[in-house]
Formats: sequence, structure tokens, C-alpha cells
Amino acid sequence: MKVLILGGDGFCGWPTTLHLSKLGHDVVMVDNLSRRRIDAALQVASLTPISSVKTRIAAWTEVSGQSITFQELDIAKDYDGLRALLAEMKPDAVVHFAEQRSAPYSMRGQQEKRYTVDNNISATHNLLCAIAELGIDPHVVHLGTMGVYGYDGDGLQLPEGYLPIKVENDSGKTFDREILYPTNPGSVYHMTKSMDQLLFQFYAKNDSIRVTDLHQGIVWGTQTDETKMDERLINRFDYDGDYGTVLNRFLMQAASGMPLTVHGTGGQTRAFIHIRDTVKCVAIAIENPPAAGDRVRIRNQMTETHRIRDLAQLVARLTGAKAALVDNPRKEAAENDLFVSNQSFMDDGLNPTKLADGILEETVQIAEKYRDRFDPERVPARSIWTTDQKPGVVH
Ligand code: NAD
Ligand code: USQ
Repeated sequence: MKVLILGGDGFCGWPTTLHLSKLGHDVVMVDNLSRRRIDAALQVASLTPISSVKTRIAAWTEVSGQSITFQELDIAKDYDGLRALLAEMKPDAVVHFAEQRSAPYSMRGQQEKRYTVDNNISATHNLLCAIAELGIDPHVVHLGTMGVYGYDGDGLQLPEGYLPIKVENDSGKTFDREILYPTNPGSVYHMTKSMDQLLFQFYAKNDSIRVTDLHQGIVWGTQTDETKMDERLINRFDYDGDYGTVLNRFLMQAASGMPLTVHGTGGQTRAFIHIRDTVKCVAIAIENPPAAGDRVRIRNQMTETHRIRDLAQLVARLTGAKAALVDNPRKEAAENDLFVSNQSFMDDGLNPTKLADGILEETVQIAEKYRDRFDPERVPARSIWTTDQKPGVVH
């Protein structure tokens, strides 16, 4: 297949690019390198030393014999450039990772809120609009988030996108419906993913665009079989207060002798997936498109759920680190349950890598190997959701 990967230089996009190339797909990668610029502006850096895109691609050709084409393009701002690329390439599938993906960054202030909305909504809309304008028929596979469902769980198992409901009207007559699960985003970033869902619904209905929306949980780990092949292919590892996700942050904090920053009571339950399974799920998704005219296919891309304080305990047991309760800088339920169906990927043969499989140690090793690059100043989560909250620093 000819696959266009938008946001291919990122944490999920780069290993997916390599995996799809390894599987024999003809891959074109697009990125505007905004993430590298945001890192520079925040004065943070991936713990792992990531190479330039040019070096990454040359290294991949050297080790695999496969070529990858790269185009630097801002898909939110350069509609004509995106349309020209789509017209020339006529991809069979477009994998869309190209959004600002940090919840804390999206809540830093008005500039970041507006940037996140402008970038993410325009990126998604430009893609759909260009496909409709050109009349081409790629399968769009979007990386969405589990966070669109919200975290007020009381035991209901989250379905894959759609909720069957029964409504009784005044006359007592009942109606069965299946509706898009009501969204309940917890940050401006998550809100853009909720808005993306409506854009997909409309273009699937109006222009018969085939869309799969992957509601992905928090990705942990660093390496995949392909990124391990050469140090120049290494994936990024974020541990800073904006882009570091919770498990990778805990592992880095442990490796550097810092307490683990558990927000609030640590009673939040979240969905997780290893980066190795992310790349496998995307490969499965592009092989299984919905038919033209079908509604958006929503798949929950997660493999396990954990409560944050349990994760902290796990990391503490593994490394000897201590957990610290810090003021929660976010506005989120202090405690929630989370039950999720991931039936569609299990049915398609996903054999998940779970925390219990011992692979956590590989991430501990990465955290230890690159400890010299660690900057403790970058760990505190300084972004607050409302002005009456305090940053999540240990005190
Ligand atoms: P990332 O920031 O590492 O990668 C995103 C990439 O997209 C970056 O390289 C960035 O430069 C690029 N990009 C952003 N806006 C762009 C634009 N307008 N034009 C072109 N390129 C642009 O993030 P990630 O962790 O790889 O996440 C990828 C996607 O997966 C995101 O949409 C995110 O919401 C989703 N996701 C990530 C996680 C996670 O835990 N990392 C979990 C669930 C969903
Ligand atoms: N948390 C801590 N301590 C920390 C960091 C986070 O207790 O040091 C807590 C947070 O308060 C939150 C939970 O851990 O309750 C998860 O935070 P996170 O930063 O790991 O994940 P989140 O902000 O939800 O965002 C990440 C990705 C995002 C993706 C989302 C999937 O950055 O792109 O969409 O995971 S999900 O959470 O399923 O919506």
C-alpha cells in the first residue's frame, strides 16, 4: 500500500513509519517539525538523543534497504501543499498523527490553548477537505484518545465509540438508537480530539470518506523492533512536565533518585498501551478499512488499565524509588474506575505487551543509560488547569 504518515517524526509516528516500511508499505512521511521547535522553546529535550529526520531516514535505508520519502509541511497552515501532495501521491491510507498532543501544554495559557485548537482542528479539517475536493479515496486512520470518553467511570464498560441507548418519549413509545459516546474532555487538547470526531462523522456521511478513529490510551515504553536496529533510529523519550507521560516520567524519576510525582491521591485510573502495540494496531487498522459510506470505525487502542498510585507502587517495587503525593495541577476526578472494551483489536489478533511481561525493565534501562542527559529542572508539571490550583511540584 502507499501510506502517507502525517506527524511521522513524533513519538508514535516515527516507530510507526519504520514498522509500516518494514512490512513493505511504500511510505511517505510528513512533519512540520513543530514538536522539535516546542522542545527548544520549552528548553526540554528527549532523554534519548534523537537524530535529525535526514539522519534517521538515511540510517533506515542503510539497515533495511527500504527508502522513505520525507516532506516538511505544515498541514494546518499549508492547505495547497497538502492537497498537491495528496493529488500526486494518491495514497491508499493516510495515518494522521499530526496534532499538538500534550494536555498540560494545551492548558499553559491563552497562546497554547489557541495554538492547540487552531493547529489540531485545521490539520484534521484540511486533510478531510482536501480528500473530498480531490475526489480520491484513501482510508484515513486517525490517532484519537481514550480521553474523549472522560473519566467519570462508575463501572460501565466503555464501548468502541458508539453507545446503544433507549429513549422513551412523552407518549410512552420507546426508540432504540446508537449514538456517538457523549464526549467529556478533560483539557483543551482532549477537546480538540472530541471536535475531530464530529469532523470525521460529517465527512464520512457527506463525502463517503473512509475513516478509522483510534481511541488510544497513554503510550509507554520507547523502543520497537525497528527503532532498536541502530542508535540513529532511537525513538524519543519525554519526561518533562508537559510532554512526559506518567509511566515514563515515573521511570525516569526513579532512575535519577527523585520521588515519583503522584498527582492528588493517585486514584485516577487510565488506559495504557506499549509503543510496540501502537505500531501493530496501526498496521492492523490500515489493513481493515470500513467500506465507503460506512460510519466512522472507532477502535479502542489500549491494552490494560491501571490506577496511578498502583503504577507508582509498581515502579517503586522495581526500582526502590519512593512515591510522593503532590498537589494535582489538573482538574480531574480524584478517583475513577475505568473498564474498556478493546474487542476489535483482540479479534484481529493483537497479542499485547503488558506491564507484567517484564518489559518495564527495558524502559528502566533506557532511563538509566541516558541519565546524563536528564535535567531535573524539567520534571515539575508547572501547567495548571485553573488559576486557583497549584503546580504539581513536590513539597
Ligand atoms: P508527538 O508530539 O511526538 O508527535 C506529533 C508530530 O506531529 C510531531 O512530530 C509534530 O511536529 C507533528 N505535527 C504537529 N502538528 C503538525 C502540523 N500542523 N503539520 C505537520 N506536522 C505536525 O506526539 P505523539 O506522542 O507521537 O502523538 C501522535 C498522535 O497520537 C497525536 O495525535 C496524539 O494525540 C495521539 N496520541 C498519543 C498518545 C501518547 O501517549 N503519546 C496517546 C494517545 C493518542
Ligand atoms: N499524572 C501523575 N503524575 C505525573 C504525570 C501525570 O499523577 O507526573 C497523572 C495525571 O494527573 C493524569 C494521568 O497521570 O491523571 C495521566 O497523565 P499523562 O500525562 O500520562 O497523560 P494525558 O495527559 O492523559 O495524555 C497522554 C498523551 C495524550 C493522549 C492521552 C491518552 O499525552 O496525547 O491522548 O495520554 S488518554 O489519557 O487515554 O486520554
